[in-house]
Amino acid sequence: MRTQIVIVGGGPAGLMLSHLLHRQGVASLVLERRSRDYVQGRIRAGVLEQVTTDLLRSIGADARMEREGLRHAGFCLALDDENFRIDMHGLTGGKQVMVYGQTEVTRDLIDAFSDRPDDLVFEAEDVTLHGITGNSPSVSYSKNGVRHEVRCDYIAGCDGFHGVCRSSIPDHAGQSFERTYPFGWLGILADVAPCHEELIYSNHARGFALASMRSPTRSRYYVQVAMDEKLEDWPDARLWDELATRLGPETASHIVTGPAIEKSIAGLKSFVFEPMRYGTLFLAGDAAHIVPPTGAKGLNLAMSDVKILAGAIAARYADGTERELDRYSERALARIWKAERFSWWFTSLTHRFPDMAAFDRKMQVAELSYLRGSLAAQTVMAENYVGLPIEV
Ligand code: RFL
Ligand code: PHB
Repeated sequence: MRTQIVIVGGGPAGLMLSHLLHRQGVASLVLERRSRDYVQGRIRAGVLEQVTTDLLRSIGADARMEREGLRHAGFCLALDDENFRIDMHGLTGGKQVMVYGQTEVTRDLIDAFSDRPDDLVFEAEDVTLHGITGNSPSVSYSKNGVRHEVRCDYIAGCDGFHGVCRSSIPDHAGQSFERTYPFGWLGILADVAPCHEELIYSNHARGFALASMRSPTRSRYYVQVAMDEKLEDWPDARLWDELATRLGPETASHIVTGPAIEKSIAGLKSFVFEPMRYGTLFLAGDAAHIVPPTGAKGLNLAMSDVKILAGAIAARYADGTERELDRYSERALARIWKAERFSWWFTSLTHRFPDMAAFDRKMQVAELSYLRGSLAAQTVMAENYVGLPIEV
């Protein structure tokens, strides 16, 4: 079999890339290791920047998001027991974010394959890349015990942090930059009304907490936990109590508790692999970079990567040159590093670090108090939160 682009990974990056290419007349095949139910069931990000909502609109997969998504014009920061608001809309000349779960985005992107179902293969096992640096790359995989080989012009590595694509690149051909944070986020999803109409990021002496949501009847909360903590240590009642403490008494008075539909602990990491190209292989999304979730940049970066990549691939077929493909890594990385900086800064500002001295805590308090009083500082924060433009 032959196609123009083989896309490894059917997460948001791979699915969106296939749709963008299809719109520009470029054929692709998406190979996803997991089942459709598994991919649609994963609970992850919740906040969409305009780059992401615009892409969903451009491929016509926006109907449910427009109907069910929650438009947020601001968010709150809390220091111990006091909240203040960052007016994103007012400070950025009218920009907003959309609260709509990654689970829903993924479902909508998969549903949009209904008129070309053969372009998306679930349960593709043992995906292997061949001839990446040559003129005729190919990708092989097994499905229902049968081995297939797909020849192509280019391979898009959209297979997440633990995928096969980045590890197919020899060590000498790239460099990794990494920071692992000494804590994780314990998340809970529950069918209860949110405690506030906007998100609240709280820096509390006991550690970070976040009040988020998925809909007017579904809440998503997180607390910072040590990496050696186990889910069994956190029965629902303990988690609700801890949230009430860390979000402060005023917010706590509005928290509605209920049984967890999902509860999980995720580690926090900053990671970038560069360049994002090796021969005919192009990396996009979590396959090339990870941010800590503070600021909700992960999914949105995956989307801006594939927007740039789809344009570069389409240009290659339009004019026969690799001029745009040669610029892909540099263009994507320019935006990625700024989001890495923002996510690292926001994490550093709001979390309790195990080795933190009294001086470091004073610095956090001073910076939050500066933010509270300075429209200039709030503007910097707001323009990063709504998402920076793709520049170069
Ligand atoms: P994904 O979503 O990881 O999708 C990659 C897909 O590739 C498949 N795959 C393979 N397929 C074929 N062959 C192989 N060898 C393969 N290996 C892997 C996987 O099954 C998967 O379907 O990457 P993508 O598309 O780049 O999208 C990125 C976003 O998913 C990610 O940045 C965010 O979800 C990050 N993230 C969060 N971001 C936020 O902004 N806010 C959050 O609250 C938030 N929570 C999270 C997260 C990421 C998590 N992960 C990856 C552990 C919570 C978790 C648990
Ligand atoms: C979420 O709702 O899952 C969420 C929201 C904002 C973040 C991270 C996660 O910064």
